[in-house]
Amino acid sequence: LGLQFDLRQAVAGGQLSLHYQPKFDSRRARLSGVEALLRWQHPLLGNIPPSQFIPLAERSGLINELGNWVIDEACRQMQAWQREGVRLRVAINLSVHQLRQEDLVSRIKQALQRHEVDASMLLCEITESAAMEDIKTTQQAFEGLSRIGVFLSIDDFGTGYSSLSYLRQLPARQLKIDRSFIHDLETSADARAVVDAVVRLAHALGLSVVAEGVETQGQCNILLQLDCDELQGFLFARPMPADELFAWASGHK
Ligand code: G
Ligand code: G
Ligand code: NA
Ligand code: MN
Repeated sequence: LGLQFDLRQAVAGGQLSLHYQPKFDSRRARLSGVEALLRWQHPLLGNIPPSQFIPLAERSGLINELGNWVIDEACRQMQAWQREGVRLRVAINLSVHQLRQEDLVSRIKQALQRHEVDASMLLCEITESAAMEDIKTTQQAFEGLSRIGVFLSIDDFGTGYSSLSYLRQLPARQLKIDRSFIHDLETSADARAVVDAVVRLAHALGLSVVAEGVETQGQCNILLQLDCDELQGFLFARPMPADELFAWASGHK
């Protein structure tokens, strides 16, 4: 309960920040965008991982407040980068609770406008299991977001239970293959078969494919062979603060 109280303070008190992890276009071997990942620096406990405080925020109803902060901060950062001449697509993670938020689409639209960012520069990631938890809500939110020009991505794909016919109806642009399959790529023929199948499925549906959690050159080579569109993982870069990213990117043009 104490931590829940602290989290309420954190939103207001400047203890939250976003770190950004680069994603690479496999074919052109260049930066294709970044994923924004929330960080909480607790004044006494130090860094608290999102795996701990996101579920807490979801249980306590703080997730929308937290999510709204992320939306605004990501747009503010895109505007700052634009002013330095860098156009970088930013992906944010949305919780299923946010999809139920009635004013989610208008909030995102307003944040984009306020920071003079084009909607196509923002990508929203929703995990497959969250997306399938409440299909009607997902469909409505995806259509609303897609209508204003925001791109949508299905995260952690392969761990939930998607109906393929349903997947076909969602206006998503991208599938992110779950880390667990990437982890086993070099040692498991099954994992390789799954990744191969997901890439083909996605391409047949007109979606691009991202592999997350790429840690080794061997995994990278297999993913290139399997025609995966984008790669993300510690092999290339860890999530980092915006100012570090800027310095890092100038060395990776
Ligand atoms: O950054 P890290 O690997 O610790 O993230 C752990 C989990 O927290 C991931 O599943 C990630 O999607 C989730 N996460 C990170 N930032 C956000 C956020 O801003 N909103 C939501 N809903 N989840 C996030
Ligand atoms: O899909 P999700 O939003 O949960 O993924 C984001 C999380 O994955 C972040 O917490 C990030 O730190 C973590 N992550 C990013 N790259 C790698 C990687 O190469 N290996 C592992 N194990 N985790 C990674
Ligand atoms: Na994600
Ligand atoms: Mn993921």
